[in-house]
Amino acid sequence: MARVELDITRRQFFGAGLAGAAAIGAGNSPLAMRYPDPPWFATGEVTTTYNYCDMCPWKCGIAVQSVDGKVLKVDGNVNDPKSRGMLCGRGQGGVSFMYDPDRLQSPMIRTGERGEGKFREVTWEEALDYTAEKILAIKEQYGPESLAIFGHTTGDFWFTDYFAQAWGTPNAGKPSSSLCLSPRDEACNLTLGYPVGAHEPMDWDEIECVAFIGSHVGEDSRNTVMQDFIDARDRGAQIIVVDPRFSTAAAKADYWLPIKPGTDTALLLAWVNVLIEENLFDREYIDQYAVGYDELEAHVKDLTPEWASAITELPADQIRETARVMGQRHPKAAIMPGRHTTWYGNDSQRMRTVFIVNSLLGAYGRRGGMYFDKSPFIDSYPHPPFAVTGSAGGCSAEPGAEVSDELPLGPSGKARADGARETFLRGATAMQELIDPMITDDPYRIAGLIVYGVNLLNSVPMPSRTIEALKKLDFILAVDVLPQEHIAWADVVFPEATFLERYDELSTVPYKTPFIQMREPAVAPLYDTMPGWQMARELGLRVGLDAYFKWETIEEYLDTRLRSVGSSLEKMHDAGGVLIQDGKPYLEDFGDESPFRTPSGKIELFSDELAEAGFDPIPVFEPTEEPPNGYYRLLYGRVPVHTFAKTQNTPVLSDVYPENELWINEDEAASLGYENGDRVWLENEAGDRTGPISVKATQRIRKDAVFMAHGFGQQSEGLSNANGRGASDTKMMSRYKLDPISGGAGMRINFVRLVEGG
Ligand SMILES: Nc1nc2c(c(=O)[nH]1)N[C@H]1C(S)=C(S)[C@@H](COP(=O)(O)OP(=O)(O)OC[C@H]3O[C@@H](n4cnc5c(=O)[nH]c(N)nc54)[C@H](O)[C@@H]3O)O[C@H]1N2
Ligand SMILES: Nc1nc2c(c(=O)[nH]1)N[C@H]1C(S)=C(S)[C@@H](COP(=O)(O)OP(=O)(O)OC[C@H]3O[C@@H](n4cnc5c(=O)[nH]c(N)nc54)[C@H](O)[C@@H]3O)O[C@H]1N2
Ligand code: SF4
Ligand SMILES: [Mo]
Repeated sequence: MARVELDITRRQFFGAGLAGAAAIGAGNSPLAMRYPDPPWFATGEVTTTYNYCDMCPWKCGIAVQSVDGKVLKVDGNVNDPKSRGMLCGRGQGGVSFMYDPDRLQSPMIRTGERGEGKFREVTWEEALDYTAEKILAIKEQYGPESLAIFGHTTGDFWFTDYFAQAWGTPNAGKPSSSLCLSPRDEACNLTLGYPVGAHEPMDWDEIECVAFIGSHVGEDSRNTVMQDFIDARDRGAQIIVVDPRFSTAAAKADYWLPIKPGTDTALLLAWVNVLIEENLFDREYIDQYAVGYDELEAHVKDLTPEWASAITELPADQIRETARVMGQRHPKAAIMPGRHTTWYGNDSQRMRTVFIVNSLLGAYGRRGGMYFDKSPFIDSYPHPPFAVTGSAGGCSAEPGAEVSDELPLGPSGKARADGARETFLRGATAMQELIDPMITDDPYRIAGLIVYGVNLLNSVPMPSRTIEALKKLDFILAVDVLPQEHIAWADVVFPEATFLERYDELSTVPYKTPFIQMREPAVAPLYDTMPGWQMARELGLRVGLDAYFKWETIEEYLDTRLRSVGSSLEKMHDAGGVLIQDGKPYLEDFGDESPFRTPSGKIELFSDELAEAGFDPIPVFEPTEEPPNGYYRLLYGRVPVHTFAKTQNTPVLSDVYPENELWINEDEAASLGYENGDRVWLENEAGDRTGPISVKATQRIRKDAVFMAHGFGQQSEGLSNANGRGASDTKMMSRYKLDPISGGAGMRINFVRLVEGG
C-alpha cells in the first residue's frame, strides 16, 4: 500500500498522533507519521527505529528514539493498529529493561553442580561448539525428538519454530499455548472451525454489550484492549463482568457477577437457556449458519437461571437480567473470548459454551459483534521441507508464524514421536506434559532441553517436578536476558540481546486489517550478547542444518520476505514500520463461501467431532473440587505494571510495584486474626510454602478464594530487585488438571492456607 510521509513538527506530531490514531482505528489510514523530533531532553543526533514491544507478548508497534548509541525513549507507533501511538506502563519500561544492570552479559558454561549457579564465561565460539556437540550426541543416542525446545517472548520463532522443525523435534512447546490459550483456541476450532487468534476479534467500534468471563482488563493491561474497552464504555456499551473478585474491569462495569470460582459453565448454560426460552437469539442466523440447534434447545431446557443460581451462588434474577441485556442488543453483543483460559481442566467445554452464546447472539461476522480476522499475506524465506511440520502452537500472531492463506487454520504442532502421550485432540503441544518424559528412564525419553525466553521455574506448574527433570536431563541450554531461577540449572547459557538491540523475524498480525510489523535495532547489542536469529543460525550451521540457513545476513532474510509484499527493510522503515493489508471482516465479504471451517462448514452447536472422540458434544457443567476446610482456592492474575515473572527486576517497574499482595475477604481475614498489611506465608496441601506476602483484607473478593498477582516470590540472587519479594503462585501449584480436549493445564485447582513463617 502506498504511503505518504509527513514532515511535521513536534507540536503537530502530538496533535496529529491522536488524529492518526483515530483514523487508523477506523480503517486504513493513508498517512504514515514519522518521528522527526528528539525527545525534549536529547542533545545530539536522534535516530528513530521501528520495533514491536517485547515487554509482553502483545507486540504493540513502537518507535524508538536513540541518541549517540543510547536508547532514550520508546513511544507507541502511531501507524500501528495495536498501539495507536500509545503504550501501557510496561511498554514504557522497555528502556529500563534493556539497561537493567543485572543482565546476562556473556556466554557461560557450567562449572559447579546443576542448581548451584557456578559458571565460567566463554567465547561464543566455545559456547556454540560445545552446545552443538552435546545436542548431536543426544540425537545420535536417542533420536532428534529427544531434544525438547520450549520458547516464548516475541523472539522464540528462531528456536521453537524454525530450529525445532528443521532439526526434527515435534517436542517443541510454548507456555502461551497449554498454560494459556489452548482451551480457547481449541474450543473455537471445534465450534467455528478456526482459532480465536492473538487479538480477540471483537468489533469494538460498534459493540453495544460486552461480557467478560474472568478477563480482567485493566489489570490485564493489554494496551489495545484497554483503549477499546474505554472507548466502548464511553460510547455507552453495557459491560458485564463475571469474576469472583471485584476487578478493575468490574469497577467499570454495569453488572458485576461475583461467581463461585469454577462454575462459569453453569452460568453460560443458563444464559443459553434464557436466550432460547425468551426468544432473544438470532433465529435466522442460526438457521442459516449453525447445526445442532434442536439438540442444544433440548439440552438446556432445564438449565434455568434457578438451576445455575444454586451452583454459581449468583441470584437467578441477575443471571436472567444479564442474558436479556445481551440478547436485546444482538448481534452487537458478545462475550469476550479472553486469553488465559487454562483454569479448571474442563476449560475447552467452558469456552465452547462462550462461543455457543456468541453464536446465538449472531455475533460472528456482524458489525458490532465479532469480526473475522485475517492473517497478512507474506511469503516465507525459501527453505527445504522441514523434518517435522507444525509449529509449537501458542499465540497465532507469534512473529514469523509462517502465515499464508494456504496454511491450515488452528494451533498446530501436534506431531509426536511414537510413545509420547496423546493428551489432546489436535491442539498445540502441551508443554507441561513434556516434563515427565524428562524424568523417566523409558527408551522414549527427552534427554536434552533448550529453553528460550521461558521462565521455566516460574511459568510451569509443579516446579519441584521441573527441578527433578532439570537434574535428570543430559543437557540444558538456556537462552535468556536475565539470571532467572532456571539459569542456575543450565549447562550452557546464551545471553540474548534485547528486542531494542536486534533485528528479528517480522511480526504478522491477524486482524481486521491484517498487518506486518518490523523489528530493527535501535543500538548495537550491549555486552557480549547476540540476537536469537544469529544463535539459531550459528548452531544450525554446526549441526548440519546449513540448508535451512542459506541467508548470510538477517537483512537479506527480511528483505527477501518483504519483497513478496512489494516492500523491503528500507521501504518499510520509510513507511513508518508497519504494512497494513485489507481484511475480510464481515459475512458479506465471503459471498457464497463459508467463513466457518468446521467439518459441516457451519457453526457446530453440537459437535460430532467431540462425540466421536468420546467427549460431550454439547457442554455439560462439571463441578470442580472444593477447597478443604481451612484452605482457600488460590486465584491469580496480573497487575498493570508487570508481565508474568519477567519485569519484577526492571528498575522503573519494580519502583512502582515492588511486591504482590494477598487479597483475602475482610471477614475471613478478621476471623483468622489478620489485618491489612500483616505479613503472612502461604502453604499448600503438599506443605510447600511461599512468602512473606502482605495481607490485603478487602470486601472485593469472595470468601472462598484468595488472589495474588503472578510472577513474584522469585528466588534468584542475580535479580537484585526481584529476589525474595512477595509470594509465588507457581510454587503453590503442586498439581494441575489436564484439559483432555486441548492439553491445557488447569491451574486454579490448588488450595492454600495462611501460616506464620516460612
Ligand atoms: N499487566 C499484564 N497484563 C497482561 C499480562 C501480564 O503479564 N501483565 N499477560 C498477558 C497474557 S499472556 C494473558 S494470557 C492475559 C491474562 O489475563 P486474562 O486473560 O484476563 O486472565 P483471566 O484468568 O481470564 O483473568 C484473571 C481474572 O479471573 C478471575 N477469576 C479467577 N477464577 C475465576 C473463575 O472461576 N471464574 C471467573 N469468571 N473468573 C475467575 C480472577 O479473579 C482475575 O480477576 O493477560 C495479558 N495481559
Ligand atoms: N503460576 C502461573 N503460571 C503461569 C501463569 C500465571 O498466571 N501463573 N500465566 C501463564 C501464561 S498466561 C503465560 S502466557 C505464560 C508465560 O510464560 P513465560 O513466557 O515463561 O513468562 P515470563 O515470566 O515472561 O518469562 C519470559 C522469560 O523470557 C526472558 N526474556 C525476556 N526477554 C527476552 C529476550 O529478549 N530473549 C530471551 N531469550 N529471553 C527473554 C525472561 O527473562 C524470562 O525468563 O505463563 C503461564 N504460567
Ligand atoms: S501491551 Fe504494553 S507491554 Fe504489551 S506489547 Fe503493548 S505496550 Fe508492550
Ligand atoms: Mo498468556
